Amino acid sequence: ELHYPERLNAATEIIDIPVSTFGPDRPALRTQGGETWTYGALQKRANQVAQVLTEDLGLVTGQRVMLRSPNAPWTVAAWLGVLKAGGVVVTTMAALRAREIAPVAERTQPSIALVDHRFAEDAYTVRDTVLPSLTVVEYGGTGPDDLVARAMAKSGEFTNVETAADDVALLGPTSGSTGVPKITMHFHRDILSIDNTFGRHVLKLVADDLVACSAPFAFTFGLGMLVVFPLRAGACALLTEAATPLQLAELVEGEGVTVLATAPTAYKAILREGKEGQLAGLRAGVSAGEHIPQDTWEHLRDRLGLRIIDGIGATELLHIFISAAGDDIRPGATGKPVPGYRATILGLDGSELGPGEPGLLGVIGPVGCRYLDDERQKDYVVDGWNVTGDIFHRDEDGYFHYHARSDNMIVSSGYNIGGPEVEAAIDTHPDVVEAAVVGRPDAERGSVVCAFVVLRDGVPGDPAKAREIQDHVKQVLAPYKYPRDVRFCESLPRNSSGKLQRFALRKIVED
Ligand code: 3SK
Repeated sequence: ELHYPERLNAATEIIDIPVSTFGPDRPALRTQGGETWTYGALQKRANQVAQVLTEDLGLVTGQRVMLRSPNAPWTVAAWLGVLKAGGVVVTTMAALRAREIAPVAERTQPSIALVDHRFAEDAYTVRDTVLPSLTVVEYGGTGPDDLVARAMAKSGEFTNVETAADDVALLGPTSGSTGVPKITMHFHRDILSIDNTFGRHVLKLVADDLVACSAPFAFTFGLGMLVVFPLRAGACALLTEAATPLQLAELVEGEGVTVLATAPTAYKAILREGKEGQLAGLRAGVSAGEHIPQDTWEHLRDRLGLRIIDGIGATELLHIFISAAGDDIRPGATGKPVPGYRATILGLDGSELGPGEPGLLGVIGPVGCRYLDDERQKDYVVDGWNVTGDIFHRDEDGYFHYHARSDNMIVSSGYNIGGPEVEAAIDTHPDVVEAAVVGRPDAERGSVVCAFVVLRDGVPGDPAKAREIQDHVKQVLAPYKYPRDVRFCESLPRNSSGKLQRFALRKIVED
């Protein structure tokens, strides 16, 4: 059981205490471009951001601040600065387009958006279309109002707002399986709990570690791996922007990375195309976002001597809650509940199932799902269990084995993609009558988005039209959501009451 004081600001624990414990001169952040920020520099810049927010922008405790940026040192300073100032961080991925950020902004009502200048346009569109009260502040540019210029003019002295352990610190959007985003709420203590469970008991970073992770901070897998866990351990994070798997492998070799965290797709690509010995310096590899196939896990062990820490997490629970590490690994199984968590398998009637019986995974632990004002809360938390939507079975020895998702969520290369959201985007193409999207099993990416599309009469369904539809989706949604497989059909399968029969489409792509 974890206990926290009533008054707790997560930023104190993530940067201020580490500065005192490990000293201000240790490297905290490094970039691909060769920049290094020490713990002292990061603390100062986080304080300066907190000063800009409270002194210049009038941030009041509890107000929300949206962040939109790829992984970069100023984003970490901004994230910590918002918490220090008593604000609530609303994370959004830089890849998302205005159409995807707008519902998040409408639901979370941020007062301020701190936006990497290269991704500002969509933030202005959101302000102009749905949230006129939003103050957009760019950073990383050259203007006098740039956050970096304003911050550098501040003293860097700031006393953190004394938030409560149970105050909301983070609003993390997650793509709902219906296409309507859900906003998860996490307290200051939740952010520390992911370190006090997975971080301390499974990952076990040490101060000499250099950690790289391909996930953006806006995906809580990246936030834990690159901010919370390394800083609390006195370690250093290597920040990369959109690195491909092979670039990651080069960085591991060239920069001396000791811990790599990425999705199975990247490990597969490195095994296939990476150079021999590139991952030799790793002491640990973490895989999450989707299930790692047993043969990939075994290849990594046999070829590289790397026993991957596999894990399953959820934005709703902030980080990984079932995992396998060290000697307690059963090939093919995801693992056992992380210390602090309990897990079970639930039948459709909510009863707990015995060993070997597949059912819905239920999890209880120090972090649980709290959706912001959302009816779907009652579907996610049932009798106290967080029902993640994954189908697993538990074996006689208590290891949990992954089967599939139970909903319309497509997990592709570690990204969660809501099928209906992609359908809605395809539907906006002028030649499309209707579309249905399912996940097609794929050896490389786990699943790929496969779209069945009905075109207007007389429009030919040829490869050029398929590419056009793919490009169209990339324009309106984050590009990683585009359908890699587009199939044209005369009509979609529906039952007598007109309900789409997705199972029939799944059967086609699985056969
Ligand atoms: O997808 C996952 O497995 C995951 C892992 C860590 C944190 C968050 C998520 C969604």
